[in-house]
Amino acid sequence: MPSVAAAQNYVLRPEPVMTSLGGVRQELLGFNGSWPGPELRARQGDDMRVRVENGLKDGVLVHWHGLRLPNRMDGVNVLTQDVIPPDVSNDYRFPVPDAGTFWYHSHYLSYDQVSRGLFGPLIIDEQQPPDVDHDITVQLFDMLTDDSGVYDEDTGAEQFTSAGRIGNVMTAIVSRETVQRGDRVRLRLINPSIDRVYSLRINGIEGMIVALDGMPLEQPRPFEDIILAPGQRCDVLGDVSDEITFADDDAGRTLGRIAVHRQRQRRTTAIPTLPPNPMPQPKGREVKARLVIQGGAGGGKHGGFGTWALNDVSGLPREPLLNGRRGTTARISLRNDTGYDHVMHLHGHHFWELSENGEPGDYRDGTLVRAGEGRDILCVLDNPGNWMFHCHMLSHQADGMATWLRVG
Ligand SMILES: [Cu+2]
Repeated sequence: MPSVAAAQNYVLRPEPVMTSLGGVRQELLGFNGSWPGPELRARQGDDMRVRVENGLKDGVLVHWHGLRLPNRMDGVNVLTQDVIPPDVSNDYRFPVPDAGTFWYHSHYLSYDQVSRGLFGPLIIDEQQPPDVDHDITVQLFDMLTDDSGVYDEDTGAEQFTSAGRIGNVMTAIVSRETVQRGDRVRLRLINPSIDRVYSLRINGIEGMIVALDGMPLEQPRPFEDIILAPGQRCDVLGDVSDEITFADDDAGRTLGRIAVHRQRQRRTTAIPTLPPNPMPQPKGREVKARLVIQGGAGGGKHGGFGTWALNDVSGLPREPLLNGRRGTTARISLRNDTGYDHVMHLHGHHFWELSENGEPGDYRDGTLVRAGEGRDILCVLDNPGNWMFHCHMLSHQADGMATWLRVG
């Protein structure tokens, strides 16, 4: 029997936090004295109530990444609310319709505030979670430091106009240090890094991918490297065969590990499929839009304030990319005319990545479009409001790579 919806009450206080990163003790940003922020948890169908008390000297906003929530709770400057000034509180309240792996983060000056640590996991449990011994959160994070190993305050223009602010310190922030050989574990991988795309290699687990961006796959999928662009998530369910290590194949570095001790009898049951979340069904005539990604170093000049542009405008355009009646099925053709990769993240909705012949593929809230490539996505616009649609490489967003959709 499904449990009755309960209220989950949290207080999040963004504030400066002393922590050690890259072996150097330094002041960064966190929530409630924790770097990064604490894990928030609720059960599918619960009512989340989060009071954000701004303890920074700067403004802040908190966005609940991947959640299909009421628009006014989305935490986006200009489109949904004003910035929360220092020493002021803001109450966020929303039901959580989907079970899965989500995260929260600052959506104000986010290229700076997120890269200093204003993020944390947001985990929504299924009514009946799969049978595992440990549910482990793994956040893949990088940060740029100066010669003394502290956060590099110098943001050069070239970082905004190229692949972004790629960190020299890389780490996997893991919620559990040890497991037993033979344990069945669920790994919730999250990429809160502002600009880096990981080619993640996991050793020590025999398992399958069971969800992407919080949404269960219809069929669990085997994996080698897992590509995780900024903002994306991936759930892996598997059995521990050895010490678990997380390495980035592109950087050739090990980011973190989970030690093994003792041994237990391995389960004989197959890796289960997660129960589906409620999905909208595409219907009616498709409304089409085209989104050309332009700019960056050597990418020419376009309208608006920054280096990056979408359909010739840099920065939020006055009019939305799409103005859809509630329930409209939208097909957006993305074309990346730049020399860099981008990950387009849509607020308040998930969408299907379409194959070249138009078949629906993965159901996500962020899609990685490689340099010079394109992809169509299909989205049922079933959540009313003004929704941001932007590159989640936050240096790109800061330099103009954002648009929005209006759902009436
Ligand atoms: Cu980008």
